[in-house]
Amino acid sequence: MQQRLSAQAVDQFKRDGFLNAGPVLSMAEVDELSSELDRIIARGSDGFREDEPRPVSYVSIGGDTDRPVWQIVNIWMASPAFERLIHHPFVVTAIRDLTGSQNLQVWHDQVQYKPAASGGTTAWHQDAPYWPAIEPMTEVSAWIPFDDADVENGCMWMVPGSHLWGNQIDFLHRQRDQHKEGRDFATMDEFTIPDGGKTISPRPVACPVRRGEVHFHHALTWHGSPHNHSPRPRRALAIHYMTSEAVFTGRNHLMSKYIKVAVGESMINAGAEFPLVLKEGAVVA
Ligand SMILES: O=C(O)CCC(=O)C(=O)O
Repeated sequence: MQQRLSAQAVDQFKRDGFLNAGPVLSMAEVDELSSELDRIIARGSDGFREDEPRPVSYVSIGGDTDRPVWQIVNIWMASPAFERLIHHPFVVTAIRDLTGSQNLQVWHDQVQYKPAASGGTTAWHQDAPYWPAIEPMTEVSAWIPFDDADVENGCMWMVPGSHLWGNQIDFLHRQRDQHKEGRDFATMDEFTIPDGGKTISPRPVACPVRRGEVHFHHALTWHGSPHNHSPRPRRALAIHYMTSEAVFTGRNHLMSKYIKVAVGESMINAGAEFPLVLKEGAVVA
């Protein structure tokens, strides 16, 4: 397994806003996490007692019950194997190198499960506009699949360089209805780059990721993923990391009720639900 991102990989991330950094888990680790994930998926959204460790939420997004995308937030709170994963030394060190931040915390994690044959669409979006509770928009996420994710089973698509164009969530919402199938994700409406930039036809690229690899994306990178028509499931975990710049804005989010600092204060003391994974440059085990 690799120890650290190369300088070339960091440059690629800074240019594109995303990066496949290759394998970080052994097949034994992937198998352990996959069976943990299946155990928790099988419990269902109502399958946890109040007095046992449980994720923060377990819902299907998109409103199309025939085409679910199951999202489980903070599986790390319900599973020691996933708690170890959010502290993974390569992943945390890579986020340090990609953000330049010497202190990092988990904002939250999120399982993204598209069942075989029926998994639905994740519409084009940027992450940061969906996280109004924290500022500034400097988060970086690690995305780790437990099945090979490819165009057939609904891998993510991303637009290179889009993390440099600010908050464009309104433009992305206007793209929603046209994008359900894999091939539809290859094109978008024309877009004018802010601050006097030119008008372009954005060119999304498919981002296949094999099980056990890690893929990183910036919180302003445009991304989405189509239906899963394949006979294979597409299970993955996104871990969203905050940099030490993050402060609480007081605005609403699923995680806001757990935040124990006042509006305007650093998230560093926000509470146990936001674990510190890097302190003064060193990985926190
Ligand atoms: O797993 C997916 O298809 C979408 C994940 C996503 O939007 C994210 O990790 O920010």
